[in-house]
Amino acid sequence: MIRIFDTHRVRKVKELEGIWSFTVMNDNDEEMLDKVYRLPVPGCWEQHPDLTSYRGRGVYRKTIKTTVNKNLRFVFKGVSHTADVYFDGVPIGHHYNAYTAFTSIVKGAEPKEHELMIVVDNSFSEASSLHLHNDYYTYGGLIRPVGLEEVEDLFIERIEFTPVLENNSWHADIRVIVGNLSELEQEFMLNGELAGQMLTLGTSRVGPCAELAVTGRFDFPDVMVWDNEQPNLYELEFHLSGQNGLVFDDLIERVGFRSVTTLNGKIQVNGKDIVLKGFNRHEDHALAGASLPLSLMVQDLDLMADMGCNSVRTSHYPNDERFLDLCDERGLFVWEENHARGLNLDQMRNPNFVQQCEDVNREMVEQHVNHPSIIIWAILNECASWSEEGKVHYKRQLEQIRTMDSSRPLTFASHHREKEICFDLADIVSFNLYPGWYGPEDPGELCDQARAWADSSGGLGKPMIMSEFGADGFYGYRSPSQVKGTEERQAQIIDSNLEAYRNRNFVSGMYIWQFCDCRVTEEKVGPLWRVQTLNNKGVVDGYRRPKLAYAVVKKHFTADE
Ligand code: ADA
Repeated sequence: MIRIFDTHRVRKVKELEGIWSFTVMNDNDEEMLDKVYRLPVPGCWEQHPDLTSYRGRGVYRKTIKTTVNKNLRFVFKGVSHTADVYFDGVPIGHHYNAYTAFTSIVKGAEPKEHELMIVVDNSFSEASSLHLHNDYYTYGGLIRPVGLEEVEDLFIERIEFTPVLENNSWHADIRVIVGNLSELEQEFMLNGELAGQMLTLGTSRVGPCAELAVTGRFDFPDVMVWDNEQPNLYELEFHLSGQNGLVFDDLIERVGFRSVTTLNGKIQVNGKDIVLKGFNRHEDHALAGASLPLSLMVQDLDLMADMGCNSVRTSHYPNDERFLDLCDERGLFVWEENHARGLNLDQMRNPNFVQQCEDVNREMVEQHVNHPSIIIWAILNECASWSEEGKVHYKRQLEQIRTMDSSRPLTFASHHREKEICFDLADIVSFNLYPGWYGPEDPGELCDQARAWADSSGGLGKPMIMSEFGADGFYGYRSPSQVKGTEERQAQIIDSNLEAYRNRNFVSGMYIWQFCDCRVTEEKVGPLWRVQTLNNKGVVDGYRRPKLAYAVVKKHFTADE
């Protein structure tokens, strides 16, 4: 399953889920053909006992049998972390970053058996500025679903939907991007439907080998809003037809009517002040690595709902679209962020950093803009926002995202305290602080201090989120001593943090670090070196077994229900 709803009724699509052949590739581009693995896709190669810590390149292969002469469009929802795609030995695509999707197209494939081959690389080098040794793990493989579509020369690339509330009535700005694979200019008609209302975008012409965005604003006076209590969703579909009126392509999205604002130092959804209560969540599971199947995503969301969460932060990268689909359905508010964690100036000077950030920002917004659950975009978690050189990147990236989507507030999570100099660029100020764990500070006093830091450095009057706080708790380590590392101490630290933040009306959100224990890389990350090569700050462990802190979170997050 690529999405949790059907995205096409006309276009022929199928998921290439199943067992693919896999071989390891050495540094001389030689495949180790003496051992051919049979790996599940989607999946991480680390699930195989030979490959639990393999970092390098591998080759996935699958035979594709076609029966008609058609353009084939391969959709890769997540390849970790670099992909080179070949069709019958011909290169058809390259992509960097595990956490955003990409497509590769083969024009006019003959009806016969073909070989689809993907060389996947999860190694660390200067070529990779965002996937590196870190306090989370970069797995290897086709970690998210792969789809195969048959498209005509003209097809709908994507639909962008922006709800607009004006004069107390709902409208929507809609952009439909149509691609033309042929060498000829083409004419087409676009018609759509939403909430029983027909949407006409008329006739357009697109140049050879080009794409065209067709836009329109439509009024929807009678729709029901999306919010966390009533997450009303609508299917938005568009049909592509020729001059004869015959529909030959379509695309279906799922959207919601809601507005997000930041007025008077608070965050509003549909004009109503909200306080975000939730977790930072890595896409990581002891059984599945980064490749959680839908059932385990549902379990995570059920556990968060049981604890009374109304929000989740996708730390530290764009998430699997199926997870976002579930958040849309459940009315969970999402802070989604680009891919970056704790990059210092030297790492931000990597010659690939600017382009790789620009790419992941663009792909994140283009691919996820229609999810009503996403109410905040964020960038560059704990990077060098203390420095003028770092500020150039923060400014460029926030402007890039704001230009693509001005309907959502922007932020970034900072741990630089009084040294932070980028709060003037953001709509919301967010702090990663660990009172009680990394320092002896009192959570309430530190929170008040953080408000003062924000107010004196460009954050005055802006909503404030405590974006990370928590403590390590080793599952099963219990002791009346409550020494650091015990579940008791973790619960006590989280309890005191939540008590402080819930009682400050200038706090518009709190995200516990973190939902589940996650694997990290063995190498030291700054001063960090992790026992068990895990970040043990989860309120549940990697198998989702609850720690003592689970009941504490539930007490706080359900107190106001
Ligand atoms: C930082 C970082 C997290 C995690 C956390 C920790 O705030 O943003 O990814 O590393 O610290 O556990 O120390």
